[in-house]
Amino acid sequence: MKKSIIVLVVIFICLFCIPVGAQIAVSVGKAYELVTPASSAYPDTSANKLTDGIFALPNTDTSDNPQSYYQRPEYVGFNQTAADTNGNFVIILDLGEGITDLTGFEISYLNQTDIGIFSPESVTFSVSDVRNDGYAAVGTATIDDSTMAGVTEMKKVSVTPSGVISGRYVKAEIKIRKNIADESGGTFNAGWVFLDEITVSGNADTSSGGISETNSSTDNSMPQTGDGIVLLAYAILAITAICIIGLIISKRKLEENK
Ligand SMILES: [Ca+2]
Repeated sequence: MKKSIIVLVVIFICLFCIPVGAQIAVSVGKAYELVTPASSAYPDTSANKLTDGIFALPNTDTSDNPQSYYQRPEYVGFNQTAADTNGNFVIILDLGEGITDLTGFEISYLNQTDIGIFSPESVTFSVSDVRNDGYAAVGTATIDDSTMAGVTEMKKVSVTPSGVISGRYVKAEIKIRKNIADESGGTFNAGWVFLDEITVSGNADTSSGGISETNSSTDNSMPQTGDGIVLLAYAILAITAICIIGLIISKRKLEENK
């Protein structure tokens, strides 16, 4: 009888701790198609670099050339010659099933100007229930990172939809930067875009309002799967589980000593 009560208590606590409203990266491990191909020099070798949940980390070996970030294996490189007629690199993610409540769309990229790798000019996301048709716009994030010589930074940019977004296929159109001003007063086009992850998040909470765009430096950590409330919930769960185990052990010891 008491065991049944304990099981019920644990189930109740687990249900209580389900992170309602927490964002989950629903794109991790999902397949995608590079509609415009990656460079053979910086390839997507296992065809999963952009949804493996792994971000490039800065070089930690001080003997490494700090300019070699672009050589990190997490990156997939897209050369300007592969962009479509609109100047976009196009990638279509297949989430595997129709998912409601898609709440965030993000790319992670490298801006390493001395190598000819520049931040994209913008990224546009759209979603559909079918692979080849019916894409509905989610939003566009315009990127305004530095194009000055000597810049090396790993960044993310995201689009947050204004309401409930659902779909199975997510199209990312990443526009390569053109007409960059040079020091002599002329302009040139970016040679490359380097990406290490595309993240689509799902969430039970769709109350956010208005399309918003963020463009900020990143600590290159794993995608956020929760927040402080979620951590607190799991802490409560862990403490409660330890207490229950302790009670069971104490009970058994008492029974053994009888
Ligand atoms: Ca990755």
